[in-house]
Amino acid sequence: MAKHEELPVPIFNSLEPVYGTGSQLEEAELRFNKLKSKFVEFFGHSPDIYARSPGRVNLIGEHIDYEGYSVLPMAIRQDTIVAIRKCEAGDGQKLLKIANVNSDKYTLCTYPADPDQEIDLKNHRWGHYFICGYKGFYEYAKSKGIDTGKTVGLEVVVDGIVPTGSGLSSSAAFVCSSTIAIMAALGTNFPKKELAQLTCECERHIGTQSGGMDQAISVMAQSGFAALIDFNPIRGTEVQLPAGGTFVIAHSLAESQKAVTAATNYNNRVVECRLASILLAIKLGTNPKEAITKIKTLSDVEGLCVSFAGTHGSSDPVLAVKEFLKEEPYTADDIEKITNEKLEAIFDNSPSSLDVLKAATHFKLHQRASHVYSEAKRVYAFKDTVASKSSEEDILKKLGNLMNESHYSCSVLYECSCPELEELVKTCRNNGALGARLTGAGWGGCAVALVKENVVPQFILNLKEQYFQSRIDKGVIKKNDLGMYIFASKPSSGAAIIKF
Ligand code: NG1
Repeated sequence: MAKHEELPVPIFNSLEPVYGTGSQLEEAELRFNKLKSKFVEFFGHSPDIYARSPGRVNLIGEHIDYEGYSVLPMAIRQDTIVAIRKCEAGDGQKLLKIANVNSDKYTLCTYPADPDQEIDLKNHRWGHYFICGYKGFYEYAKSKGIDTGKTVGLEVVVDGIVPTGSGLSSSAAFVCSSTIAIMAALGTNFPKKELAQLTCECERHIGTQSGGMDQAISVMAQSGFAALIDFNPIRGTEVQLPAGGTFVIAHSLAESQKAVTAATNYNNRVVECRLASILLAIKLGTNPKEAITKIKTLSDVEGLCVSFAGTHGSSDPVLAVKEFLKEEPYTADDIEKITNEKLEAIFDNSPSSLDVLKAATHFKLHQRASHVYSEAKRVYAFKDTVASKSSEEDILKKLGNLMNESHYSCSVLYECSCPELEELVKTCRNNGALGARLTGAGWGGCAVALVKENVVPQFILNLKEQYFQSRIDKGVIKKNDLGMYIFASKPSSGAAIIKF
């Protein structure tokens, strides 16, 4: 993808280049027609333009993007479409009116057309994700010296089919499609790699300290390929998956509310990783003050850990973790004795990290750092295996093993699984999956299983019986909706602007 990420988001005047042909195109046509009529129903006229951005499934590399390590996701066909119209200067009050095709569940949200507005994080509303894109777009345009003119009102209708709270990145699909719609409505178009960075920063306005994987793949994906996403700077490299294997995605039906549980789950892990990296730096000879100001992530301290491992004839940074971070959980006091600084002072510029400190009683630094370093290695092992000359049978087997190891590490060391995900992953393996793991942030949401192409229908049937039937009987989901909760997925295309 080296050159293609330099290009702006593609603009199409038909749906085929995005949705292909066949049933996917038919479904898209229905959605766009409905979206347009809803727009007319809400606002009395048609939208100017549409933007779409897909969800993603992460194949391997969990909770390491925010530590600066490469990950390997692919875009899925489910996406969010945002229809938008720029109001004229004389259209009355300058407002952002954000409606949804599913207006029973997602009622109209109205905000002032003010790029400097604060998002009210204490009162979570679905429209906040659009405002993330709105604020982020203006901040970026300003930083590039682009004249965006006077702010105007915007009318917006959203249609999202990425299941929410599923680990398939419905939030990034929404933030990316919103940002791109705003950008297109205001007459600009940035290169995809700039957008990938900008949309990652946009989403942080919702209060999660996101790493950037979801936005990068949503913006840059190419149909038919997974991608190795590198950070600092963001870059995507196509990965051609072996033809004989299919990735099946299954929802555990436990909803993962990432924004709401950030202080104890997602952001807690980001804080633990930062503390682990500071402690490692100090133990490996860095002056505490310098470690606190300079070391932000475990990748920043990897060089020191590898040098230490070198003195023991190894290159594995986990060796330093084993030597210098105790397995028992640390209290704030334990850590402050090493840093000579209060934790509140270390994180005083990050309100969401301060929320983590208020909620935390202890910090599992050894386990979190071991997960991050070992998972980072598995991503490269996965990529190298895909590219290797071994037989397809062997390649699939190795990929499956790496996925299983990744799940174990997420579950035991990073503790981001849950009982439902454990049951689901086990059911996948019992039914012939070569490997299965939780995908995305975890604490609920989906699992992804690698299954041989020729047994996919039977595999899905077995999972329906063994995992989903009892939940249908209990009324957790409706039988007719099963297709939303378990499906095979091929790598889909990334963001696009559509103008008819
Ligand atoms: P989900 O919750 O699946 O969208 C989150 C983060 C990713 C990454 C994964 C864990 C956001 C938008 N996404 O993904 O950046 O850190 O968790 O690997 O916060």
